[in-house]
Parts: sequence; structure tokens; C-alpha cells
Amino acid sequence: MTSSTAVAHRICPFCEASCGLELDLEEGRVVRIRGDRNDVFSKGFLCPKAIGLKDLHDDPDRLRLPLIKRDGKFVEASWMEAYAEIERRLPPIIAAGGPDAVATVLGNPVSHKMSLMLYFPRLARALGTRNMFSASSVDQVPKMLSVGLMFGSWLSVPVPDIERCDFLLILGANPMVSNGSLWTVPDFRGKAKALRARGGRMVVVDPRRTETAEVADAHHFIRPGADVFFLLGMVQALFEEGLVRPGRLAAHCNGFEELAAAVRDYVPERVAARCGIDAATIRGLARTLAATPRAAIYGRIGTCTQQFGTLCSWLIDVINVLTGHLDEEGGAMFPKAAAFAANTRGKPGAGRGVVSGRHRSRVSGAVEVAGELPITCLAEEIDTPGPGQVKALIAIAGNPVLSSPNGPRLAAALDGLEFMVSLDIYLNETSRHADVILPGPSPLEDAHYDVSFTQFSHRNHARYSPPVLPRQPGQPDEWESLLRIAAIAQGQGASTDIEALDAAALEQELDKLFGPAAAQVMAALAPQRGPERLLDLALRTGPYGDGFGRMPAGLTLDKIRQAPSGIDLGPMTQRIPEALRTPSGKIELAPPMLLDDLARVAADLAAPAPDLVIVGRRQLRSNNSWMHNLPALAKGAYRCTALVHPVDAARLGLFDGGMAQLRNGERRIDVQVEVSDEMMPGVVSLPHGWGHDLAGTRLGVAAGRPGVNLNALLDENLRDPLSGNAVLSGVAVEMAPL
Ligand SMILES: Nc1nc2c(c(=O)[nH]1)N[C@H]1C(S)=C(S)[C@@H](COP(=O)(O)OP(=O)(O)OC[C@H]3O[C@@H](n4cnc5c(=O)[nH]c(N)nc54)[C@H](O)[C@@H]3O)O[C@H]1N2
Ligand SMILES: Nc1nc2c(c(=O)[nH]1)N[C@H]1C(S)=C(S)[C@@H](COP(=O)(O)OP(=O)(O)OC[C@H]3O[C@@H](n4cnc5c(=O)[nH]c(N)nc54)[C@H](O)[C@@H]3O)O[C@H]1N2
Ligand code: SF4
Ligand SMILES: [Mo]
Repeated sequence: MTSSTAVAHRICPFCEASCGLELDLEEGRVVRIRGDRNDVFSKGFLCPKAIGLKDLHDDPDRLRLPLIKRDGKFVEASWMEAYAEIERRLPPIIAAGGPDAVATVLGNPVSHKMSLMLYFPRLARALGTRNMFSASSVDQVPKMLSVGLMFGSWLSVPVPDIERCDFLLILGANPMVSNGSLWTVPDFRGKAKALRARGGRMVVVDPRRTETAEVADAHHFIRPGADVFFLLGMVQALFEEGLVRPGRLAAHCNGFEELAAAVRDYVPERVAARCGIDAATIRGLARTLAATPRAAIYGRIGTCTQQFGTLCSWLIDVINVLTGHLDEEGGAMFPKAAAFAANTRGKPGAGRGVVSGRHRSRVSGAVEVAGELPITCLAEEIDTPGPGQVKALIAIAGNPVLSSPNGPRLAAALDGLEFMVSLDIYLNETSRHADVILPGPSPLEDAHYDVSFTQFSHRNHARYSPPVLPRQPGQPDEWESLLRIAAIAQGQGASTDIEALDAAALEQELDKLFGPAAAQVMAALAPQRGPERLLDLALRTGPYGDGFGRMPAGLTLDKIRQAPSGIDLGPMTQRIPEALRTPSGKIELAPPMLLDDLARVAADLAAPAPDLVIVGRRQLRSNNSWMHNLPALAKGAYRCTALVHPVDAARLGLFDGGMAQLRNGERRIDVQVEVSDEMMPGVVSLPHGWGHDLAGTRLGVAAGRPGVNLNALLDENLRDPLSGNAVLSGVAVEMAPL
């Protein structure tokens, strides 16, 4: 070992599993990446994507300097020039059109970046726009809405306690590949194996026999978009067969009778044909859940991104309650995050609950949920003239041109904007439309704490990663850019002292929290700044915190810093009623908004199955749209294939490796066919996030094997009306050989 070798630690920023990594550094370069065996949470696990951290850092296409579009061409610019350009162009748009003339759109990596998570709210406040969009509405808003209504806060998501569970029913999720979602569970494979080794069982319900189904005890095909029928059948069976045993939660729930009445008509025998699962199986799964002391049902993307997303999300938690598995060891439990969780703040046991629909989108009248409008409304808000039209966009770590339905319409709309800023590390399918691109540092150059994923972790923990490498000279952190744009929007100018601005905002907050002691708290947080200062505050006032001295053994950021592999905070523990924030202080089993939506289900019960519908899929060496430029991950067999069952292939004249056209009305895309009996007959599966053949990007590797954009086929007007989430699953398509 020479003096220039070192070992550093970093939480992997690529997926929700949030694995702790150990990096070998030589001469200031990362030479090796492995799982940190001492990590209190991930215990050495990593997947092939972790290696991509090095490729990402070294990627010559990754932007290191701001770009400004001049005469249609991007040129590199200094940071001050880039901010000056924003100052020149953004305030006049706000002055002319009001706050709603500026929209914001956030992408998935925001939730993996402490800097963006903690400082976007400052920008949002400065802008005051109601036109806020994010990838949440092509993802998890249905779950947020259902848990919000049931438990009182948007992120109170119960997660399977997999290490103590003996029966796990998984719907519309493929954690063997995705590594878990709204369920932070590194090494799902190892945990599933352990579950089975102790005699437990796992069952998967999915229109594809997935990698997760392969390691399960049983798999059932389900008609895409029909989970609501399957779930209603289970709930009905539980009531009908006298299997409803909520145990200690009985005293903490409202709405048993309303629920029983609402599901009465959905006897398994009536819904079986609609969902494609026979009544005996539906009843059998309900009985197994009810009879197994430690069991849980879990659903994810497949159950959210469909026309009944909110109802599915609700029924999954309802079943956990009815079978006595919610908030019980080995069931579905509430994590207790060390910082930032709404269900650990304020008065325990009751609160204001959540409301949606405080405003509606201008063009389609879609409802606001959790402060946001559906991302599928973004294009129409830009391309529909009239008062309130969106004229400027700030896009942050998102690539909606590929990730949102009808990407081509959005791309055209973006060209019609008066001004667009992208905070992004690539010149890609979305940022190419920007006038200014501000690149964040590489993940190796910034500090990290899992603001989001500690709230969904199957075990409680607190881990912090300091920057692994020094930042490039002059490179601001992303929170600094957000504050600068906030200052510009408020008319304070690009060269405002953002340190002072940051301190002033915090002082205001501390005044509210601590009154006369505020100055003392501010002093105790010094000399930290930016996100670390907010993190320390949240930790110290959080459920394990030192309370600024009141609990001397409690957590501070410094204590976590001293533990490079993190601090374990134990398995999940019972949190009902303390975690509830509903006005009633009860779990709301039968929110009226959800019961009303059952009318849509009733009307759909007899819907005939289209000949062919499409669903999505995820792949291990990829993450949404943006990791296809990393050589270590991009190599290997061509992956953007359309999987079809042999029966469909024969029926439609398709053959393995051949090309076919997928059609949805006027929209069409050409795909490579892969024939596989892992598909349910009548269902085709295509991954999203591909289609890197658009002009004007700088993605050398990805452009070499672009794949096709699934979202060029999907319809931006199909939404779950309650949550506004896009319908990505179960959409009828036609397919023909080329
Ligand atoms: N048809 C279909 N569509 C889907 C889905 C599906 O299952 N089917 N899934 C949906 C889901 S769940 C999601 S979450 C969305 C994702 O939707 P998006 O978030 O829009 O898509 P990503 O591909 O994650 O794009 C991330 C962007 O962030 C940039 N980026 C990466 N790291 C950083 C960083 O550190 N800082 C900054 N500033 N930028 C960074 C990347 O260059 C890229 O432009 O896609 C959705 N779209
Ligand atoms: N390797 C990798 N990991 C990722 C990502 C990635 O792109 N690649 N993306 C990350 C993101 S942003 C997210 S949100 C998570 C998502 O994590 P998961 O929810 O585990 O996502 P998927 O792997 O897409 O699994 C969804 C499953 O739903 C099935 N499905 C589709 N329609 C239906 C339906 O109507 N009913 C039922 N029951 N099933 C259906 C699909 O066949 C698929 O197997 O993964 C994250 N992790
Ligand atoms: S599973 Fe997710 S967090 Fe873990 S190494 Fe892979 S990409 Fe990173
Ligand atoms: Mo996602």
C-alpha cells in the first residue's frame, strides 16, 4: 500500500436498495468497487450496476461544465455565465405570465440525492408555481394517495418484514431485478432464499413469469390491469369465510362495515375470469394469508401504473390489516426513519391527514396530489395556448421525453417553450431541449444520506457518505444551483450571497421550532452548511436524536460520520397508533373517495380481454433511461426486446429475433421479437427507458444501441383518475411482423 491508496465508502445512488459500497482509491482514482461487508444494512451485497459508478464518473459524455444553447447549438459556459443567462431570461417570463408560467419537473434521481431532495422545496417556494410535475405520477402516486388516506401521511408505506416473514405474496413487482421499490431491501435474493430455507413460501402474481417468480414457490399469471378484481375477490373471501382477524388493530381502524358492504359483490367466482386467476386460487391465497401467523402481501409498479392503481394500492394494505399482518412482526410494518419522516414528526397518533385536489390542472382538470399534477399533463400545459400557459420549464434529474407516455408530443412541446433549464449530468433526450444545462457533480463528489429510502427500509438504519473525491474546481453542488435559481426567481439576482440566503431560511425555520432557543440551535449546527446542516438538525430532532443534549446518547450527524458502515437501528417495531396522522387517529379502511371509485370497477367487470396488451419490464443492468451510456452495463446481448408467448407468435406470424411493429392507434414503434413462454398469452412485455436515437444528444455509447421508446406508444391521456398516475400497463396494442 502506498500513501496514495485509500478505502472510501459510498451508499450506491442507483436504486432503492441503497447498498453500502467500499471503494479502493489509487492516486485519486477509483480502481475497485465492492460491497461493504461491514455495512450494517446491506452487509456486502451489491449488484452489477454498482460498478457503473466508476464508469459514470469517468464517462467522457458526462457534463462537467454548464452548456448554453446559442443559435441552436450548445456551447460550454462558465457557471456565472450560465446563471446570468437564467437571470436574463427567467424573471421576464414570471413577470409576464405569473408564477404558473414556470413549471418544474423532477426525475427519479432526485430521490437518490440529498442535495436535491432537501433543496428543491426551497426552489418550489421561491417559484410559487402550481405547475409541479415529477416521475412520481408514472410511478408511486397511487400508493402515496392510498397510504395518505389510510394512515395520514404520504410516505407511510408499510413494507414486508421479510426477515421474519413466512409467507409473502408479491404482485406486480420483480425485486430480483429491481432490488425492491417502496421497499428498501438489499439482497432480496438472499432474503427470499432464507425465507424459504426456514420453511416459508413465496408466491408471485404477474403477467410474466419473472426472475422473482423463478425463485418463488408458485406463480400465477394475471390479466394486466385486473389486480383490483383479484384483490377484491380476496377481501370478499376473507369476509365471507369469517377469516377477518385484525387482532389488536381492530381498535385502531374505522370502516370495517363499509368495507364489507363495498366488496360484497366481488365473490371470487365472479371476478376469476376478469383477472385470469381461478376462484379456488384466489380463495386459497386469502386463506393462506389468514392462516399464516407471519405473512404479508406486497405490490409495486405493476399494481400502481394501471387504471385502478389507487384501489390496488389500498386493497393490498387492507388485506394486510384484515389478516392481522399490518404492524406485526413478519408482516407489513412501518419503518421508523431517523430523519425527515412525516410520521415521526408532530403529535404522535393523529394529525391533519392528507388532502388531494387542492387545485386542478388547467387543461385537463387533473387533480393535484401531494402538491403535484400528473406528468402526463405537462405537454398539454405547454402546448395549449391561453391564460396560465406554461412558458418556462425547470427540469431536474428527469428524462420525461423517454420516461413519460407520448414522449414525442412532449419533445415537440419543449421546443415551444420560451425558456428551459435542465439540471442534468447528460445532454440527453430531454436536456437537449434546454437553453441552459447545469450539471451536478458526479455521485463520487457529493455527500449523501438516504432522505427517502430510510423511510421504506425493511430494517432501520442511519448511514452517511461523505464525498469520495474532491469536486472539480468551481463545480457547485446541486443545492447551490437550486438556491441560485430560487434567488433569481425572487428577483435577488444570480450573484446573491446564497450562504446568507440559506442561513436566513434556516433561522426562520428554527424560530418556529425553538422560539427563544433558536440562536443556540443555530450555533450548535455550526460550522456545518447546506444539506449536512439540515440533516444534522433532522437527525437530532428525530426519533433517535440527541435532542441537542436532552438525550446525550442520541444520534447526531457526527456520530454517524464516525461509523463509515452505518449505525443499525434495529428491526421494525410496532408503530400503530403512534405513526398515524389521520384526523381520526384511526386507520381509515374505507375512505369514501376509494369506495366511490369502485363504481368504475363495477362497470369494468365484464370488459372483454383485448387480443394483446402491453406491459413493461426492468432489467438488471439498466436503470430507467439513463445508464445505457456506461460501457460496463451496456455490453452483452441486445435487451430492448418485445417478449411474446409462442402462441401469440404463431398467431401473429412473429418469430424469435425477427422485427415487428407495435401499434396503438396512430402511434407505432418497431421492435425486435423474443419468443418466450415466460409471458402470459395475450401479453407483450417491453422495457422502458430506451430510444436513444434522437438527434442532438451526447450519448456516444447509448446511441450505438438505441433500442426503442416504449413510451412513444403509450397514451398520455390514460390516467388513474384519483391519483393522476399514468396507465402504463395493460394497454391494448396490435402487433404485426415487419
Ligand atoms: N412505460 C414505462 N414508463 C416508465 C416506467 C415504466 O415502468 N414503464 N417507470 C417509470 C418510473 S417508476 C420512473 S421512476 C420514471 C423515471 O423517469 P425519469 O426520472 O424521468 O427518468 P430517468 O431515466 O431516471 O432519468 C433520470 C435523469 O436524471 C439524470 N441524472 C442522473 N443522475 C443525476 C444527478 O446526480 N443529478 C442530476 N441533476 N441529474 C442526474 C439523468 O441523466 C437523466 O436525465 O420512469 C417511468 N417511466
Ligand atoms: N435494475 C433496475 N432496477 C430498478 C429500476 C430499473 O430500471 N432497473 N428502476 C427503479 C425504479 S424507478 C422503480 S420504481 C422500481 C420498480 O420496481 P418493481 O416494481 O419491482 O418493478 P418491475 O421490475 O418493473 O416489476 C413490475 C412487474 O409488474 C408486472 N406487471 C405489469 N403489469 C402488471 C399488472 O397489471 N398486474 C401485475 N400484477 N403485474 C404487472 C411486470 O410484468 C413486472 O414484472 O425499480 C427500481 N429498480
Ligand atoms: S442493488 Fe441497487 S443500490 Fe445495490 S448495488 Fe445494485 S444498483 Fe446499487
Ligand atoms: Mo420509479
